Amino acid sequence: MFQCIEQATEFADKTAIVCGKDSYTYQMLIQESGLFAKHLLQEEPDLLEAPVAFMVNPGFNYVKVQWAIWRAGGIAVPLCLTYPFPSLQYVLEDTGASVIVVSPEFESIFAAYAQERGIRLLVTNQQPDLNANRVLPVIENSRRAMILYTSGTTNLPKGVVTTHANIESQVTTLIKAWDWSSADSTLCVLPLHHVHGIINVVCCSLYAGATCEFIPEFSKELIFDIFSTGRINVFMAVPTVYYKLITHWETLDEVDKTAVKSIFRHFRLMVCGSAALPVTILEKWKQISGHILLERYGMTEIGMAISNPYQGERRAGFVGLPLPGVSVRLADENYQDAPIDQPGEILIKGPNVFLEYWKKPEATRLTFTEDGWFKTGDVAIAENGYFRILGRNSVDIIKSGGYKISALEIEEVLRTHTGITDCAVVGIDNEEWGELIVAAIVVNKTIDTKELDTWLRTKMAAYKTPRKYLLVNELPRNAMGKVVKNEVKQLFV
Ligand code: MCA
Ligand code: AMP
Repeated sequence: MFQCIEQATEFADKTAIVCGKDSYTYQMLIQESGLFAKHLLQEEPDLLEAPVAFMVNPGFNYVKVQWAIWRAGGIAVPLCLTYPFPSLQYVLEDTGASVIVVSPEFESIFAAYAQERGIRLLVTNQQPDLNANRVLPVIENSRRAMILYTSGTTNLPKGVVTTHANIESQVTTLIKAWDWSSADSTLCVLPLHHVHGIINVVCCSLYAGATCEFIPEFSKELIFDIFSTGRINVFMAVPTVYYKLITHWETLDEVDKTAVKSIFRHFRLMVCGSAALPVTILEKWKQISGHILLERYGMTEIGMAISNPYQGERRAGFVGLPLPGVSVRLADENYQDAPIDQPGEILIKGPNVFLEYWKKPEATRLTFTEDGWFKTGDVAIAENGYFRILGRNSVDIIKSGGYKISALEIEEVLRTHTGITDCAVVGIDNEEWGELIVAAIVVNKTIDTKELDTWLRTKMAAYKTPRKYLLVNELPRNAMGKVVKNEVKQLFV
């Protein structure tokens, strides 16, 4: 199994997790995750890669449940805390999870559903029902460990399966590259159903024996308050978070601005990724904090692949150099090496690369070249070894606030609305969000877009819903009748 839990014994008395006024040692994590693993197992010796879905607030219980699933031999399936029920149901049905673990406040969401289907529903604060003598199974590193849902060029998200060995490789690579140690303290402000928060922040810090602090939800004020205690020295976030912190700093008076500047001398590392970091944000953050953000490139299927160096030149506008152990190639449309100095699609190989899309062998096959390179769909160019991302080869993938969102998924749902006959969803450039989701719609009756927005939010997460709607008589199409997305974008300029 991923070594994180074995490593933890080395740091038994150290603080692993801080949430508000509460702190928890590594020993507590080992103990409580062991008990919860036995609770999950009941009379079974091993969960044998059964998917276990969990919707647990960021903090001690989240990690306890994640580790318990791994220790019991299950596959951890973290659920997004802000999904409406249909999106949760999709993940539950796609994975076939027969156990759901929840924080108490989420119990009512699943109670009837679980009962009807004979799904075991466990609540984190329940007294574990267990056989204390049960021995936990030995888990081979080649076994499946986690399924994370990612939007792609199909309308429904796909489950990305990583093994314990994949996670081990993703984590240990970053620990070395970014010099993590048990002396570090980080603050997790990112959602825990995606790689950035789960792997880069939580798993890396806990593998290194560092302290990971959590906040209940994103709040600029709270982040600055915690920074000002001087206890955090490593921070990772998406560009939108840095944008929001900058705009908050700009609202402070001159005295507070200067005071805030001084808190950043406690930091040794500030990382940015999940979406392109605009040079303007990098520059402003440097003025405020004195730190040059370390930009890196990754993906749910591969963890991190390319990074600016911890020591050495961090180049603005570039994502850096391949991480140790990760092979990177730029390829032409036939998956042959792109000519030197020419752009190409990023292809990745290495122990970090995921195993498969859950129960989608054909999609898995198509995403690899015949000789086993993972096709990222991102286009880049290399200049003196440093990679610069130029864009994606699909206009249907939108990156907003660091979330990867499929235009097709949104269109599919919009088309089920009785008043909409056709629609096209695109991402338009936006300083704060990277891209802003917008939709051109053709309607057959008068539509109140506020009501449409409320309706859509019952079907999909709020962060996936369009921020603007434009009513059009028809969508721009080419001679083949296909909607021309770049022309749709122009409608919003
Ligand atoms: C929130 N809103 C958004 C988004 N997030 N709109 C568009 N795009 C978004 N991403 C909207 C909400 O619907 C809401 O609208 C309003 O903004 C405020 O919502 P709230 O939840 O309060 O927003 P926030 O808390 O300010 O969140 C902003 C955020 C969040 C913290 C930047 O978007 C976030 O946590 N993003 C990180 C996602 C992430 O971890 N990605 C990594 C994927 P209304 O008020 O109208 O309801 S992993 C990955 O990409 C790879 C591996 C990698 O390289 O890391
Ligand atoms: P996800 O599927 O949510 O893991 O998102 C992965 C995608 O985020 C990649 O395929 C890229 O398109 C994008 N991405 C991640 N990091 C960066 C970066 N530093 N610059 C530009 N795009 C990035």
